[in-house]
Amino acid sequence: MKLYNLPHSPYAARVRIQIRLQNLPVEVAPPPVPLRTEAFMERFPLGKVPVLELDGGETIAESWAIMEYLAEVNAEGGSALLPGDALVRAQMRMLGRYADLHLAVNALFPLFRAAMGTAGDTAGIAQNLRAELAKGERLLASFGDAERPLHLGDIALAPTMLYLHELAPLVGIADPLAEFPRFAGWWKWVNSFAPVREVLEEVRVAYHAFIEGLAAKA
Ligand SMILES: N[C@@H](CCC(=O)N[C@@H](CS)C(=O)NCC(=O)O)C(=O)O
Repeated sequence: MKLYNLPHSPYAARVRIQIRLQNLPVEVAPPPVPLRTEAFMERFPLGKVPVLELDGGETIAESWAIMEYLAEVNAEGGSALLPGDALVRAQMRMLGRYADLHLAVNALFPLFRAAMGTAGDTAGIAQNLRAELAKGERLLASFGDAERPLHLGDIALAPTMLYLHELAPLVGIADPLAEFPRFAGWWKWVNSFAPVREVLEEVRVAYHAFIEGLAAKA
């Protein structure tokens, strides 16, 4: 199997964390045809990275679909990231959807626009960021205090949180989790897993290279 990857992509990073955590037999490679071309769309209908290509040539897009697929087919290692308990599995999915439908849409994307210099209202962005993090703080509290193994929801959220740490200073927030102790505890916990920490560092370095590349072109 091959994972088509961009080094700075938070979505691809999720899958790379999973691959590394569980030593999955997946080769990580750049897209085989240029993004945003007819050829790419032809081969990968959703037009985005990451894409997992199976040995038979079938492709799976959308990071969450890829992660669930890998967890399901690698029953020995992968399934450890899919909780057996239905409630914990629902909580795992809530965390993933919180990352994509709340935190990314309402906080991260506006911060990206701020990084690109195309967002004006920094106070509004900071306010929305705090509101979205407060949601996460409450969501984590609703899961209770019992210790549990890492799952796909944590892996999905981690790269988003890395980006928030990188970008929040642009809107005057030095440490986005300073006001959210439960979230800060979760962040420390996910970073205690070496594959999570290492992939996040790779993303951080790749993001800065990407931004410097854009600045050099401008
Ligand atoms: N919902 C998708 C998002 C994927 C996505 O937005 N990928 C970006 C890279 S971070 C991409 O392919 N951008 C290229 C483009 O839009 O042309 C997922 O979870 O995989």
